[in-house]
Amino acid sequence: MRYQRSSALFAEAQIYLPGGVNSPVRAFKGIGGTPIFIEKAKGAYMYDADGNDYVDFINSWGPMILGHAHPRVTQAIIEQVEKGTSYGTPTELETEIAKLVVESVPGIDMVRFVNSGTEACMSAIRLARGFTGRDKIIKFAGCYHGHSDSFLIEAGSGVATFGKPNFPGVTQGTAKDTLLANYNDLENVKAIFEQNSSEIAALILEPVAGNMGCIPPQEGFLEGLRELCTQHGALLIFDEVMTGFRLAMGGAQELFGIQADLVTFGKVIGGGLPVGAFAGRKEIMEYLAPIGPVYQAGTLSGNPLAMRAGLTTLQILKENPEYFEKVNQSTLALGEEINNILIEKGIAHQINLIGSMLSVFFTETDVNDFETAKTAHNSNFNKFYHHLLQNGVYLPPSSFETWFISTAIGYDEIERTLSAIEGFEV
Ligand code: HOZ
Repeated sequence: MRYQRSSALFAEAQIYLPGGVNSPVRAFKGIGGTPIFIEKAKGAYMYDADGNDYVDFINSWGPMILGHAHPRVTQAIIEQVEKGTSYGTPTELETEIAKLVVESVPGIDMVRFVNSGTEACMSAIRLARGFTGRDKIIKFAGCYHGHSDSFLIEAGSGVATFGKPNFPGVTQGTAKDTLLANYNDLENVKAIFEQNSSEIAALILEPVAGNMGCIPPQEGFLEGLRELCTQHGALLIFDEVMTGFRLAMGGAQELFGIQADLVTFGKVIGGGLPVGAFAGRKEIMEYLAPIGPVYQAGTLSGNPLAMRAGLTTLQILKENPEYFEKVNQSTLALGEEINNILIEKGIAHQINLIGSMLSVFFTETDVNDFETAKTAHNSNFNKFYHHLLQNGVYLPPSSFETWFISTAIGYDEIERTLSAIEGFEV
């Protein structure tokens, strides 16, 4: 049996871990079947506990833009391990990576490192509230900014996969300070600002949504949000956990030429180790303790091992700007070919892609927001998913997630993927 050992491992995991996993979407509940247990990964491939190999289009949900176990990143981690893995003191490494981030990302002067994208977004919101003296925030239906209380309202990612709009554990008090808007709908945001103008501390969004599947911003949307935030004295926060150091060295801000007030990072910035960060102009960032009144702290924040992995990854990207073009070209080729195959088969679908992010939605409708993303036929996605898995291609296990393409994916990997799709029937 192809997944015999994975099934046995999953059975045992469920005894000790709720749902057998440490992050819900990994449990395959949305798509059915048993999660695959991975033993190792190298370059474009992951290898499971049964000895099967997969072309990897999840890339750890985004971080592995250079593919798995890149030799330089691996070497940097080994060197750091030998020097100790955590000190709880300042290190030169933190300044070095902060300097590189500030040089790469438009309009930021300072960075605070944390351990995850969730922490980055949660802390950025606290900072925005402290800085503006206001309580409310605007978020978009289908956007996901991690699992902190303020954001678990109509959230994307696993929350959307399991179809739960709101969550036990989030108090009414917290929920009432989160105002919900529709992605790509500027008029809707305008109305919300007009009704709550002097109360809104910040508007947060993924400048390219990646947690309701991949949904790029429509023309004028980000510009309009920038204007509305400036007009109403609210901070614009770009959640670049997925797009940062992926769409360009300067992320979505560089790609679209829009300046946010605060930017959050995760994924690529840690090169496969747990790193998040938030960044902004000096006058905002100096509202943070120990200089300012807004408190935020962490024992493993700026952890030297994680900083080494992140710094090396960012250095490689900086030294090889053509890598962004390479992943974009692979993604475009893949998207075009998948489109051709599905058209030929007469299977209704939409392919959304930008840079090295891509999603296939099985729907007749253009997908521009959470409502249209939800029109996708899950049963078709689930069949598609399992067909590809059987044929050695690993996708994110939900149609509300984005495929991430790495520099390690080349002609052979695209060929394997396309020939698998050729054999797909609904
Ligand atoms: N919510 C994450 C992706 N958008 C899931 C991460 C994981 O399960 O590893």
